[in-house]
Amino acid sequence: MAKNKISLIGGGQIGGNLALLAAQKELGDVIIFDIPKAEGMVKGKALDLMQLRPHDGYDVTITGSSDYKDIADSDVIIITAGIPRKPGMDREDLLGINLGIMKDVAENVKKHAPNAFVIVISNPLDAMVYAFHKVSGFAKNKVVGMAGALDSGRFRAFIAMETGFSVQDVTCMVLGGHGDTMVPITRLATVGGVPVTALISSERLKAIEDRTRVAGGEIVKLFGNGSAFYAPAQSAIEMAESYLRDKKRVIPCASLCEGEFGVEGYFIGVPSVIGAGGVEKVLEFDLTSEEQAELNNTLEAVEKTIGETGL
Ligand code: A3D
Repeated sequence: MAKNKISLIGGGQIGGNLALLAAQKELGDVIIFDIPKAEGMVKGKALDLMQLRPHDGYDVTITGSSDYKDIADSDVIIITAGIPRKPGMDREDLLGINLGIMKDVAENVKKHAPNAFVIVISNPLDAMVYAFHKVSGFAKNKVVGMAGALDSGRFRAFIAMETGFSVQDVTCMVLGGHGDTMVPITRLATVGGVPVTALISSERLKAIEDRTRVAGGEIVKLFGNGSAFYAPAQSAIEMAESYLRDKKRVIPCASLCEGEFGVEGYFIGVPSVIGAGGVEKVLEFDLTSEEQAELNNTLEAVEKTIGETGL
């Protein structure tokens, strides 16, 4: 059976970790693509990962490249091309530079890998996934943004840290845009099926929600230069794996909404079923009026950023 092919557009901090995780899970052969200036860096990373294989025993090939021809016929494309935040920057501050990069990437992915399932990670996420979709003309089920998976993972991690219980048993979702207006649905969060509201005081839960909203910024401040990369990479790999192995996992992702949750024509974080058909379905459920108001608020922020793209 032919191996799947996964191409990573952008081989920086997240790109390198995506390559490692994709290889370790034997999701398929991996191409790490970057601009010519970074060709040595991605070729070096690929070679280093090839030499890690004897210790871990995974039989896939990892190749570095700055030639778009090498991504031909990829099954999955994961895009991190662009620049990350520095302390004091909003994700929106990246728009000017990353939009130009995303347009170039979308044209090339359309040309060389027109059947791929595309996961966008570059920020500002909700605008970048919108731009990719607009420029590439890909079907809506083949384009998705990684953000809700990470934001929900952060929320889960903080609840596990607060209770001391296994992170494996914490379920919850964070919806909306990937910014400070994201919407943690705390009402539905559980630890092993027990509502978190029965385990954690409302004051502490509020503090955990607030920390989740700015969790990316907390890491940016600590690094001083660049943003989180381990958890973002793992979150995207979870999505790629669900597609390639038709797992039909339900993951909060930036999917194109056409009426779901009252959102029309925007990519926004909603519970999405990912299987062999790509984003196969958005799972709708009743929000409380307060949650809906928060979602509308996040949508306003997303609409504003997308307005600035001129697309
Ligand atoms: P970094 O380590 O700088 O890697 C980005 C890579 O993109 C670099 O190697 C660049 O050379 C490369 N690049 C630049 N222009 C192009 C181009 N035209 N074509 C191909 N490659 C190009 O950054 P990173 O890996 O830490 O972060 C990548 C992006 O992900 C940034 O925009 C971050 O803001 C974003 N990010 C998003 C999340 C989400 O949850 C959505 C989380 C963390 C980071």
